[in-house]
Amino acid sequence: MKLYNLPHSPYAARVRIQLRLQDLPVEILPPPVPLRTEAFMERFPLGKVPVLELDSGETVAESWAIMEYLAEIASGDGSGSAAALVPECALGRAQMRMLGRYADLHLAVNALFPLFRAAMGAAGDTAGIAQSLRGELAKGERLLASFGDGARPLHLGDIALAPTMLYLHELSPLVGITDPLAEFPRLAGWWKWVNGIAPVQEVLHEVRVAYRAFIEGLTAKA
Ligand SMILES: N[C@@H](CCC(=O)N[C@@H](CS)C(=O)NCC(=O)O)C(=O)O
Repeated sequence: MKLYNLPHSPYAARVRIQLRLQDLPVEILPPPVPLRTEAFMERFPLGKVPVLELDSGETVAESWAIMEYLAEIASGDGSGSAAALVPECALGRAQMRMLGRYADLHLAVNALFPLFRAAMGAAGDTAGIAQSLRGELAKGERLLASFGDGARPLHLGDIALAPTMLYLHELSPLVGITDPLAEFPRLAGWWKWVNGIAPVQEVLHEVRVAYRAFIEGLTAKA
């Protein structure tokens, strides 16, 4: 199998974290045809990275769909390591999916994307973005509280959230927030926990380096 990847993509990073945790035999490659071209859209209908290409030639897009597919393969055919990233009980799986959807449908849409647009130079309401960021983090704090205080194994929801959280740390100084989790102890504890897991920490470091290089490239062109 092949994973078409962009080094700074938070969505591709999720899959790369999982590949390391589950020790899955997947080759990581740049997109085989240029993004945003007819050729890319024809080969990859949703037009985005990451894409997983199976040995049969079929493709799976959308990071969450890829992660669930890989988790099923890892548990089903013995090709990966035993690290189970999907809880066994239905409630645990629902919580995993809530965390993933929180990352994509709340934190990314309402906080990360406005911050990213600001980083790209778009004029924006700085105070409004900061307020929205705090509001979305408050949701995450309440969500973690609703899961209870017991220790639990890492799951796909954590892996989905981690790269988004990295980007918030990179970008929130743009709206005057240097430590976005300062007011949110549960999220701060979660962030410390995931960063203590070596494959998560390694991939997040790669993304940070790639993002900073990407921004420097943009600045150099301007
Ligand atoms: N919902 C998608 C989002 C993927 C996405 O937005 N990928 C970006 C890179 S971070 C991309 O392919 N951008 C290229 C483009 O839009 O042309 C997922 O979870 O995989």
